[in-house]
Amino acid sequence: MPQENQSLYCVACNRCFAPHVTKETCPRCRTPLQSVPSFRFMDTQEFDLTENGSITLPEETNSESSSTDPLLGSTLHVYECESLLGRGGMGRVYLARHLDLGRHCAVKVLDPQFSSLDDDYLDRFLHEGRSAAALNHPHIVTTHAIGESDGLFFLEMEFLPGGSLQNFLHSRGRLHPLAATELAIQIARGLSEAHRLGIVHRDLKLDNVLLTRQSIAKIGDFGLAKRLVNSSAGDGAHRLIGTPHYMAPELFAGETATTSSDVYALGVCYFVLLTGRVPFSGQTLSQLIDAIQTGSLTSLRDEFPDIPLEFCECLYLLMSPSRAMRPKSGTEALQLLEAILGEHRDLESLCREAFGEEESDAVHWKRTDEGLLLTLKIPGGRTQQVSLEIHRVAPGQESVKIYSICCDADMSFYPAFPI
Ligand code: 3AM
Repeated sequence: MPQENQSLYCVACNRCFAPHVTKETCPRCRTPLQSVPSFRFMDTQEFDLTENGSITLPEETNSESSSTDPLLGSTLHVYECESLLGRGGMGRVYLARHLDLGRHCAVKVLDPQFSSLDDDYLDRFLHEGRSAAALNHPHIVTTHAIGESDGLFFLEMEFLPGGSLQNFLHSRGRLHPLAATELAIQIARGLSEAHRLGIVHRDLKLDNVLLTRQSIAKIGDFGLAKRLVNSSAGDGAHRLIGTPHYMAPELFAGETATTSSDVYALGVCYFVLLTGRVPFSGQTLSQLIDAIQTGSLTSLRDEFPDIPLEFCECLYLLMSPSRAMRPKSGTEALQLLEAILGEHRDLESLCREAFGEEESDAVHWKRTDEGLLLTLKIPGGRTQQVSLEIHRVAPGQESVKIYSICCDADMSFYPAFPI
């Protein structure tokens, strides 16, 4: 049981868990947890790998308690910080209201201790702003502004109310193969755009994919991203960067991150969406690295017979241990994923195509265990609910049942037919 000012840290997920988590192993991947001072933002960072697979943590500093947050309820620059969305690798993210524009946004504030301690944090933070600002795409979180106020560096971005894809998956469990593939395609679209502009993300994972209210996926957190021209600078052979579960095998051998190591991470995202678990695990970091470097993926269809063969084959290509076998970029990965989706269409993507990507007043839909429930506004201030349910009729064959349950008839509904 950790002390009050301690958190439990999973070296493989690169993630801290609150002190009230009493488990000795990571709830996500079962790697034994380490006790670390709770103020450290351990989400994703560089770490030195020692021979026994433990990590060297940065020097300890004083810190405010996580329960007192002076920014909550107060104004920073033009942002009224309403609530804390979470803590990331470099600072806290707030749901804020832009006072001039009167709209909500998400504001990431660099922890001042990091900027004063280490220039690298400030550089990385500013770098994130610049990398993200270069990207304007429907599947990449839009960065609106970056700046400094009262000694605090901030980055304003669009607010994604659906939270992270990791949290979504955690609450729902593994997805239907079509829904998983549709999401992987959306991530690949965002990745393809970053790669087209010569940007390698280097930390693609489900925690860094955020969802709109309509569950459209957008890649965020370009804090570790690098322009390809600089990609060989400063990555020492034993200085790893990223989140081990999602890292391509060659990175553990000291190779530089490339667009194809991003593709491997996309493959891990796809694997987790399809199965609800990470592909490789280990009791220690070195066991995990060993599993990633030498292990092979077991036949997924033995465990999950509902995953079509071509989906598994695509996944194996994305996660190929050999760089040469893997799609070279997000664009190639996207083409592969789109090809395997082929004629299969996800109900939700059909709805988006029919009703538009953005939220509309006229139609809302939500997922149910069987499919989707649509709520439509119809004239006269009434609403109608339509259920779309997928039913397996035979192996490999599904049918969609569409029905609506009406309310009791009232003569006022039929003004054109007076009796
Ligand atoms: O700690 P969790 O995973 O719950 O999802 C992000 C993460 O939440 C959330 O802030 C936390 C630290 O990164 N977050 C980051 N950017 C966001 C945004 N633009 C965001 N939530 C909504 N909109």
